[in-house]
Amino acid sequence: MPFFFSDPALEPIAEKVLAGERLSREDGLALYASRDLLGIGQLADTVRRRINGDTVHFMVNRHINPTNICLNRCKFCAFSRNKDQDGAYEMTLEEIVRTAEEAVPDGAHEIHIVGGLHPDWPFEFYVEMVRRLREALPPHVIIQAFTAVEIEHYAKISGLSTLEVLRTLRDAGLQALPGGGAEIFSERARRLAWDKKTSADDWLRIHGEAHSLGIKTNCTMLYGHIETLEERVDHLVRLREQQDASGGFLAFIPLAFHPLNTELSDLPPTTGYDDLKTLAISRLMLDNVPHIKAFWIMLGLKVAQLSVAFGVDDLDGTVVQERITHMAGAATPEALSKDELLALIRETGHTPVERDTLYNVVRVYEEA
Ligand code: V47
Ligand code: SF4
Repeated sequence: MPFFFSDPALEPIAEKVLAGERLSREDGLALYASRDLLGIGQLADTVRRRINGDTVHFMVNRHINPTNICLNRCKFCAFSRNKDQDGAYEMTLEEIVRTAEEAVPDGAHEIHIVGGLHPDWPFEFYVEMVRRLREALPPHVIIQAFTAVEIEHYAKISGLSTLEVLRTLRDAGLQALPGGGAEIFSERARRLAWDKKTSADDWLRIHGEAHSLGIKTNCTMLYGHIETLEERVDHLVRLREQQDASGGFLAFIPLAFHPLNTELSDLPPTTGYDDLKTLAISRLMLDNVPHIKAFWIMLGLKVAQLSVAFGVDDLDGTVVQERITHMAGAATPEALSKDELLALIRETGHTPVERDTLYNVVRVYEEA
């Protein structure tokens, strides 16, 4: 066997990995039970090389969070506010479009929009947002906007079905959905910490509907809070089943919980060990999702850089102005330049590939 393991429990899993066989829920649990991080990393790297070679993707993008006013008030969220609370903000359509336009000279290929569930904004506001952005931006800049949670909210306020909401937004220019709002697919955890939010069944159904309309999406898992390891593995298995059924997930992004300023602030932050292990296990379990993304904003630059040896093939992008994690205590910068991202990737010996949201290649960066 071409691996060095300190934990023999990894050997039967390695046989499956080498044979290209799907790992079971029990394999996922065995991986979490193992302390052989380097062994798990070797396995994840094998799968990652099979799917993505030595490429590490990144992009030039801009995040915009139009409002932090939100009806849901999830306990893990430091970003949201009630309408009249200090620190509540809302952007006008003009401000949103201007912010997106400012990203074009920087070479952006994606505008990523996620926000709170505003109690007064009608569905037409969001349709108009997408329409005006599409008019203002060059065609190579892709609009990736609104989590399944926001799509469900628009269905409630418009009286349309989620499928009709998605179709209307797609016709206005929406090209992809981000992967947020999935949290952990556990009713137990949902009832305790995000009881108003989209259930697992609805989150998965909405992504399936998006895929049926040709809208590609990402998927996420918020980990390191009140969930169990079994619930993490079950979450991965459910995403894998959905991908088998509808096939439109491009990337999986494990999101490391940041406790500061949240109602769960007594919990410790995640460790680098858990972050790398979770990324590697995600690569191994999600054999049908092409890309595993390390969101450096949440992981920190050092863990994100190491993660490319643990199954990760994507470091997201320049981001610019991230608010959700920074309100919860992230110590990372709010933006990285393209040169900084390139240097991080090159140091690891991988080939940096600039991409757009849909993983169309913008440029391959051969040796400097
Ligand atoms: O849905 C909220 C999470 C998500 C906290 O699709 C928190 O490419 C950590 O989904 N600590 C929004 N996480 C961000 C998101 C995302 C990010 C980057 C790329 C993509 C993509 C999607 O952030 C929320 C929630 O799961 N979140 N609060 C917190 N305190
Ligand atoms: Fe609202 Fe999203 Fe924060 Fe939950 S995580 S309170 S839905 S902004």
